[in-house]
Amino acid sequence: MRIFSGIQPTGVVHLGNYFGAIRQWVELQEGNECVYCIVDYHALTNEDMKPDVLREARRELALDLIACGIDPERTILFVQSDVPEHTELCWILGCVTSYGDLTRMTQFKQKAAEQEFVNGGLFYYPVLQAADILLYLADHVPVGEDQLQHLELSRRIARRFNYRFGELFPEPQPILGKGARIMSLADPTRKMSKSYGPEHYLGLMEPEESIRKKIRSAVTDIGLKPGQEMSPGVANLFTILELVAPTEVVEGLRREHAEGKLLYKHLKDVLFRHLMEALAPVRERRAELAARGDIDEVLAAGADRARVIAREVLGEARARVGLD
Ligand code: AQP
Repeated sequence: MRIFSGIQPTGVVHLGNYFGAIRQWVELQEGNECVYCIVDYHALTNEDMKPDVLREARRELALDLIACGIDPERTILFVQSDVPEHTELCWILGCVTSYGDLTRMTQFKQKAAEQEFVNGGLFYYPVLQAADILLYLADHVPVGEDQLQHLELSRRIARRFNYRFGELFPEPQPILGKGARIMSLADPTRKMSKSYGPEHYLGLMEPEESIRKKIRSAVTDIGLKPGQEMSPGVANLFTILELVAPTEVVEGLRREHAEGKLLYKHLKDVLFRHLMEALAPVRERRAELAARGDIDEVLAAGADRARVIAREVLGEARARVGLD
């Protein structure tokens, strides 16, 4: 399989990114051809993004990914803007994308509703995402649940292009992991996300004390809806626990919950302990990598390999639509 996925360099990798996407990225390196992209063009849609921050965030994110287990020797790891073919294909694909489909993207609607100035990039974001994936003829995309609608749009775009200009792009299928939907600890009705502020995410490299505090103050007491056995906050803590603790620990706590004996402080303490244990190797590797001085070269080599595929596919797309 050819796997493609991307992540924005916005300064923080949080548990949602890690369990929703990156852990699968690492596993999928076994036996597949993987292309992983630091999507800095996408990060420009963020109104608060400062040039210096973006420049540095790309390197930092590359080191985070390597610390998580991405192997740039085996896998193509690169920065999106080093391969400008992405933006050219984006334009071509935009011309086979339905405006109506773009207006229905819930992520755009949510973000637009929360901002005073809504830039056009935010609206066009899913077309660029389709270009990112289709440029590598990827058939599978490991993502969190929040990206399913965008991926469905990528398939529609591929279908429409193929219908008009002849079969070129595979229709990319999602790969959803167990952590596909991690919610905010401060508001478990919303996804864990950077956009809502620091209390809404747990950073992979965040100081231990800060992680402890955020878990301790995680919201657990939002009322139950009819038919719900667990409040969204407690369910979210269990979701994360399942990703880091042995089954017998999780089952034991689930039993206590069912019997009405579970103390949430205990659940939080157990979660904190297992989470820190699970993250320890990544955090240690990241600390070692901080001194690595060759990250620009590593990313440049990744871009060279990406460009070989990108040029060929873009060339074919240009020819199909009549640009060459
Ligand atoms: N809460 C989440 N649960 C599971 N998966 C998640 N992902 C993001 N949040 C969650 C997955 O992480 C990958 C990288 O996504 P991204 O670069 O788009 O990250 P993001 O969406 O920018 O993360 P934020 O914090 O939510 O950023 P904002 O607030 O800017 O939108 C994707 O596969 C995504 O599904």
